[in-house]
Amino acid sequence: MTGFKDGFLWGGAVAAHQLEGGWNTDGKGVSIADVMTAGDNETAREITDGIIPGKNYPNHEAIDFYGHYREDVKMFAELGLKCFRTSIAWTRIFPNGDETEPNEAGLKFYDDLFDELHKYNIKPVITLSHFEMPYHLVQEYGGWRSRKLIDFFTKFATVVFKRYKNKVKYWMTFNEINNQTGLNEWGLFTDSGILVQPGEDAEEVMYQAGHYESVASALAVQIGHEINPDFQIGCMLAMGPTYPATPDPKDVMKAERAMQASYWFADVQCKGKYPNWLKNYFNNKKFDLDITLEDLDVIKAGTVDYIGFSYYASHVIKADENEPVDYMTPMKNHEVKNPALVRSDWGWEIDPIGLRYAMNWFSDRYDLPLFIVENGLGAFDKKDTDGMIHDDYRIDYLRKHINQMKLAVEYDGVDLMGYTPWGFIDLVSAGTGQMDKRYGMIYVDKNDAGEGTLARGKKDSFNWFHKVIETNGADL
Ligand code: P53
Repeated sequence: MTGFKDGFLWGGAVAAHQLEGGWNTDGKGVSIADVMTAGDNETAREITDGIIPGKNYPNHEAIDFYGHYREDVKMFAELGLKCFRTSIAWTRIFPNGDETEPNEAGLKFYDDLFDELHKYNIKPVITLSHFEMPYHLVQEYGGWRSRKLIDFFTKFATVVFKRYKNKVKYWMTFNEINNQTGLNEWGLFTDSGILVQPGEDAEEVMYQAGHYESVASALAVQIGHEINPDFQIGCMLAMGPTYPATPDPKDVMKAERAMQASYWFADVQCKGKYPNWLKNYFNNKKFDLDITLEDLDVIKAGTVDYIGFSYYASHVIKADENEPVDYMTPMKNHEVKNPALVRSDWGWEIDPIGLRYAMNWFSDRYDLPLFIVENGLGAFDKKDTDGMIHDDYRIDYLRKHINQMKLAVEYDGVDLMGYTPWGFIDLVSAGTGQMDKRYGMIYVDKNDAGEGTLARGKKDSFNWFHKVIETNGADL
């Protein structure tokens, strides 16, 4: 017996653009993921002005789940998954984002995929927008800096809520909506289709986009509940707790503000209101933001049913000698290394206890059910002499995190709905565009150069996770 409830949603997580491929098949439009090149550990992905011939766009083919989904879902069933988290590629449904009628071929693909999952009693868990908005909305409207995006998004949400109202119960609105608070190029583009223009204040643009997304998310929650009152609709936050570098109160206050600056989205989506510090910050900065009283009513009425979140790593922050009283964002450049932790090959600090900490933090603050919808280790996998991948390092990572998750449930009383490790089938990395940064329990034969047969195979972690699910987390 474990503290995990009956019907605990053990599963696996992916996102449409990172595995489907078929980027221009059956009427699909160009998404923002389709104009991002491959990078690596040192080189950032390039965001190109449209698709430039000769460049390497790893999401165009990805692992061709579009062509392999039947055999893949069969393998997911063999793994024992109770649920499968993916996203609906907005560009399959509305190729440009501003059409009046949806693309039937795109809708049909997800009908077929959901039917295939239900054949094996695997519940779909669906993110509406996971780093793949229509590129046309970037070119024509400047992405989420335009209020018009609220209408385009809610139209997309309404169409898929209606179409799949009997096939999907669990939904999330925007994936890692708080990544953009770091104000880097990648986060602003993937979250919001924002390319900061000369003379613009990135922070002001981010808060405007984040506000429109908050309104769109709250509207989607209300529309979804009208279409099917049984829907469970969550937010989705990137959770990486920020710790103070030392017990110096300056560092402690700085870490607190770093948390506030990232998780104000949770305040808005879970409590239905802006935190006071942020309202004051907007005023003090004299930002010219379009936030209406009607918007605030919408936000109040559209709070989420649960908190979906990703968890990979934690962070540490150090205050400046003379910290400004308003603790400006971004603060990521004040990060220091945590001497207590080891890092992955990509420099992510591995911190299982941080997961328990994060679960307590969310639970105390918002008193909502939690759903860990991403967790995992990106690593280089090597085939052994027997041709197999013995990924004990991945098992070790997952085991330690599940152990902490168990403590949070059994000792701390956290209400946890499920756990879906990220990229349980190898796919294209969102951050770097690599194939060789692997999270999978299922190996996919394709490398960074795009070579490989796309054949699927089981790693050791496959059999291990199967056992974890079968024993509801008792046998780790
Ligand atoms: P990759 C950064 C920090 C936390 C989560 O990331 C992140 C990122 C992106 O680098 O993204 C989430 O592929 C995201 C997934 C992504 C996964 O984490 O860069 O929701 O789409 O693939 C892992 O190693």
